[in-house]
Amino acid sequence: MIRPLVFVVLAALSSSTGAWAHSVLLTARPAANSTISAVGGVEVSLRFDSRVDARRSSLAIELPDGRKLRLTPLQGDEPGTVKARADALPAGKYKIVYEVLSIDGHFARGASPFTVE
Ligand SMILES: [Cu+2]
Repeated sequence: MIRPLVFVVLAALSSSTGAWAHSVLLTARPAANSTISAVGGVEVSLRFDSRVDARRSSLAIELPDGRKLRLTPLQGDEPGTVKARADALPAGKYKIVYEVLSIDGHFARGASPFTVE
């Protein structure tokens, strides 16, 4: 019970304090695997464990048919946050696809799935 928790804490510490560790996604909005209503558009926000450069990052929403809707990434209020706004989306399964530039000069890439009802 305790062992896995200790491991997770150590892993988190080593990734956030390592001088050359690139950014790791902490939380996403829409939350990963969540189901949302997107009638009035979607506010996308990604929070990483270290500073990212929004101007040299890219954000997109992968549509149910696989095409990508490019978004304009803006710096969030916190240094590790990028945000963007998308227009209303019809029901279906989507992914936030990101490629963000970390302070160590590396790009962190990934995707976070969500569903629109
Ligand atoms: Cu790195």
